[in-house]
Amino acid sequence: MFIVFFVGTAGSGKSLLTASFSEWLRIEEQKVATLNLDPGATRLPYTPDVDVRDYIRVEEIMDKYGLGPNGALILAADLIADEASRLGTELSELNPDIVLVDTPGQMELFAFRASGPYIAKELTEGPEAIVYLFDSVFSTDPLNYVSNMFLSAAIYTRFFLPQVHVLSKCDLLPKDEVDRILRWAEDVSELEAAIDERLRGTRRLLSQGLSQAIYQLDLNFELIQVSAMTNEGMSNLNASLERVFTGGEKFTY
Ligand SMILES: Nc1nc2c(ncn2[C@@H]2O[C@H](COP(=O)(O)OP(=O)(O)O)[C@@H](O)[C@H]2O)c(=O)[nH]1
Ligand SMILES: [Mg+2]
Repeated sequence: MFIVFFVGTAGSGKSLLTASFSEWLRIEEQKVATLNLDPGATRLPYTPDVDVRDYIRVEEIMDKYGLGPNGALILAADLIADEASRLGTELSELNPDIVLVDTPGQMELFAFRASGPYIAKELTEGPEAIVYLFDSVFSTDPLNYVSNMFLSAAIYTRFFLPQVHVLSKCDLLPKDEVDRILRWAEDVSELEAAIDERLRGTRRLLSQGLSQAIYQLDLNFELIQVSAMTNEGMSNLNASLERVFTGGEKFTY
């Protein structure tokens, strides 16, 4: 059982990609299960096979502890840790080849609290990977792209799991805009030039420092353009995950 966590900023497309990619995998005759880890989700574009909301309800926490919605979400994220092994058991009973995990809308609830890496560890002893979503519309600005890179780096230092980068919602951009972003992922000098142009040369050292940090830290994972609306890029995403899970990448378990 392979587990894939979809992680990204709020609205980057985690839930819809979980929906579309799971459908795509089913058509490819893979045994796939979906796990919703967002206790605050009110409406999901798929029906999760395993759902944290069966164990934790944000409204109940608000009532029980006298919390507002934000406080309740934070407490809920922590309480998920206690349910991790039960969720893991539910998943293994389904016996899927691959599990797609939709993580909480607000990324920090999963990534930057103690519970996230704990849950990842408790769910399975098998291989896991993270798909980190770059919202393509947000990423058209090279400085936004770089800040997303650093967020992804922060995720990496929290989980130490192999990571795949996805440029989500690419149907919303014209092809040349998508290609421009993909070139930044391939070629550090392209990224540096774009940042330079954006900062109009006033902060040349900053632009060099930012882009070089990404490459020196070896965080420049492959970037795959995907649309959960048109299903573009699904086979590339699948191929990339297969490479990760068959050990073709530099990561070992
Ligand atoms: N056009 C387009 N919209 C998308 C795509 N993926 C997600 N969205 C929309 O972006 C919004 C946020 O998506 P959602 O999956 O809920 O993001 P999450 O907060 O990361 O789970 C929703 O309105 C989706 O319909 C995509 O590939 N293309
Ligand atoms: Mg969501």
